[in-house]
Amino acid sequence: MKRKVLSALLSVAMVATMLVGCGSSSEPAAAPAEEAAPAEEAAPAEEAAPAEEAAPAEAADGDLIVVGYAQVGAESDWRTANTESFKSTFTEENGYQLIFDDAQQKQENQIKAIRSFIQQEVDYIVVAPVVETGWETVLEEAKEAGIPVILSDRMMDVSDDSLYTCWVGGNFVKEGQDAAKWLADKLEADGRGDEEINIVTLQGTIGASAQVGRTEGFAEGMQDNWNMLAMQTGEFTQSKGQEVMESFLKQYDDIDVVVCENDNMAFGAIDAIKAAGKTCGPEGDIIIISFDAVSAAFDSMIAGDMNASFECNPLHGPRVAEIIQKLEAGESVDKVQYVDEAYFDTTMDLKAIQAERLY
Ligand code: GZL
Repeated sequence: MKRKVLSALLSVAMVATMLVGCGSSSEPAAAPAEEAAPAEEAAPAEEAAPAEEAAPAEAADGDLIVVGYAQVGAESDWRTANTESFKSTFTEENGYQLIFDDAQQKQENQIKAIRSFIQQEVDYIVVAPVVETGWETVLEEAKEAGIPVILSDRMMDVSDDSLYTCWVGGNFVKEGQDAAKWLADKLEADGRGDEEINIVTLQGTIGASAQVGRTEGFAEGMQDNWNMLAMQTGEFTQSKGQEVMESFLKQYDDIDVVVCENDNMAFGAIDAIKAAGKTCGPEGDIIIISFDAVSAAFDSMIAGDMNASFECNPLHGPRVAEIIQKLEAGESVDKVQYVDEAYFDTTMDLKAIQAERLY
């Protein structure tokens, strides 16, 4: 699928990019930067259908940058916001044709999608890799075809990092470290700094960068008087998170803290805790720490169920568009690009913060 470069339309129509920064702040922060109001959504799943009204003249000439996007799935609120960010950025009005694929959290589906993008001779391939390993062969095929690959959200573990152009996403290890520090500070403030603290962890999809980093980062912050009773994957979904928490509650009757590696598993854990006749949140017996900080997590903290959520900004669309624009202009781009992240807890004016946030 050939196209001529349309950088003039692209630079004019480009949406504002989100807040850009290296590393993540462990200080509580305000909402992420403004992003232009999303244009109407591109068609899901297959090649983006032309807009309803007459497409801009340039589209008729095929002067659009064709982007194949291999998304993980639709497993969480975070993923939904991440997908929406891409679909509202990579529109025809902004000079793109988006070919979107939802892999339903299966690596074999993502590999199939990447091969399909190569066959369609797209201009760029963007991948949010479901797990870190098993990508060398298909990345070699993309390189062979001369198609740049941009990684968004999760990382790939490959021996030759020239196989992808760059990566943009959250600093998962730091998210985990910040969560452990938050817990240590809270327990100290509550006069429980020397108490034996029993913890269980609901992990994300095993092998996903977010799971690897958050588990590693929290482990680095473990205190001598803290006991990690158990860790098990809840696959980043609410239903699996509830199921695993139910089994933890059957095994242990003295859980003090639940670390949930995303908000949807936290929602499941909270349901399981309440069903077991126990309490959680700022006034409850069990502390709930979560990751993502989607809008529903703010609702949960405001309702008094969850204690804190560590942000992982999903608005990667404008950031990836900015990278493509630089590549189109022949500019180099940084290999690793962290998004700005913060944390939110029940000591803050959560209603005011939530009102300002985009997801
Ligand atoms: C994080 C992302 C994770 C989120 C989950 O960047 O990969 O996957 O934390 C999502 O909600 O399912």
